[in-house]
Amino acid sequence: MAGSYEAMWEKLNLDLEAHAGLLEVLGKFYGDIYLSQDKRLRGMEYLDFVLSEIHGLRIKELQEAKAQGRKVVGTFCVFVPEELVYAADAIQVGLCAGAEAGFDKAEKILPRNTCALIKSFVGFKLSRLCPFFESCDLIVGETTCDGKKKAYEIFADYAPVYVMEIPQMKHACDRDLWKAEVLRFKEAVEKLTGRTITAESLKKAVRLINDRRRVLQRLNRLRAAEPTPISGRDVLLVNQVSFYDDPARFTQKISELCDELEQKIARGEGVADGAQRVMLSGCPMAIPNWKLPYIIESSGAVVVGEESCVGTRNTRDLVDESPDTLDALLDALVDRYMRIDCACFTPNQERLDHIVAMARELKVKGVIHYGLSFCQPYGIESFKVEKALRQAGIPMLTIETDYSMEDVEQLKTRVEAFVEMIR
Ligand code: BJ8
Repeated sequence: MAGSYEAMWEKLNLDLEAHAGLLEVLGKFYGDIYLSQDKRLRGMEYLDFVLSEIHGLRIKELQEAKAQGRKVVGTFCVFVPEELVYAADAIQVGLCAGAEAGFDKAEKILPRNTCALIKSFVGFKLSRLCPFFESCDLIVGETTCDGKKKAYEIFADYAPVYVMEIPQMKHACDRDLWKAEVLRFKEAVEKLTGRTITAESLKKAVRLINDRRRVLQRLNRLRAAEPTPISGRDVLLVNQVSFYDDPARFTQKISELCDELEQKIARGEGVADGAQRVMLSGCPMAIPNWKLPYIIESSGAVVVGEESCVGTRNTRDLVDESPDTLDALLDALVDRYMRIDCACFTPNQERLDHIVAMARELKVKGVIHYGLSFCQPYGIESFKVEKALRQAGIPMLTIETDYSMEDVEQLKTRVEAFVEMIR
């Protein structure tokens, strides 16, 4: 990939040498974790291709769109209403922050005991390693956890940042606050793009994003079959790619993957004979954060669901498409996003209920709760998750880790012991 895109990366002011090193490591990591799998679906070739072109073709597409006057908006949280961005004919990309890159630089301006996701997005920017970042006309932050909220203040010195205020409770006044924030964001997007969002453009965008959610819901329903027809790693990858691929193309490709999956299920073929069904729950896993799923799936288990923002939290709820007026569509948008059950909310009974319901529906033998080190919302909430699951008779293993590879052996030992226990 490198040769053909080097001029583009240079124009984007990337640190070419460090970037080449990053792509090499990523390629090797991907080969070990993904390409080594048996009985993969043919449709996963599209995902392999997208990944192999992660900083190439998609960036080229973004640059071409920008040359035609379209804007690119980068985000870190599923709270940012993508529909408004597409309604103004801009493009939204989820910025990944899933690798230990540029941590040395990030730690010069952030406390060391900051979660890896935050250090990663700061590190990527300071090290000039991410062409997605450098393609963004606006980066949208949010006041979810304190770490992110404060990091955006510092980050604003390095990139054009806009911050949305996210409510932390779900009373009527919190919905009012959120609605005001959605309207403020709508204005910001209109100002950025020079376009007015209309009922028609918003309705079209709602359909576009709902279609993507619908195809991911279909994938989740299909993967729940027994025997498990697709690895958890592959579904995680699909979810990760959903954040930055073109939504219409992605929906089409994943729909084809689902067709293939249906045939595989009809033939009764599985990917992991005898593996124990487990569910992941907790912090989001951004590309290339594949460490824990890989460990789990190399330890006699298979992941059949992710209760996470890179998983069902992002796809479970649709926006009501029926309204025809702009006001009513905006209300539908507000209501859909208010249903997100991030650990930043208090109390957060909805999430506990969802986890238990999902674990039962998927017939899992156990849940592995994943928290990034220093993440207080998910770390603290894991105690309530464990209690709710215990009451439902479902065992849970709590894993706290970061992006480094130092603890792989230790994690493997713990996961293997858990899998033995639930067997
Ligand atoms: S809606 S989960 S994407 S905030 S891991 S940075 S919480 S200290 S990511 Fe998230 Fe939106 Fe919530 Fe989803 Fe902070 Fe925790 Fe780090 Fe986190």
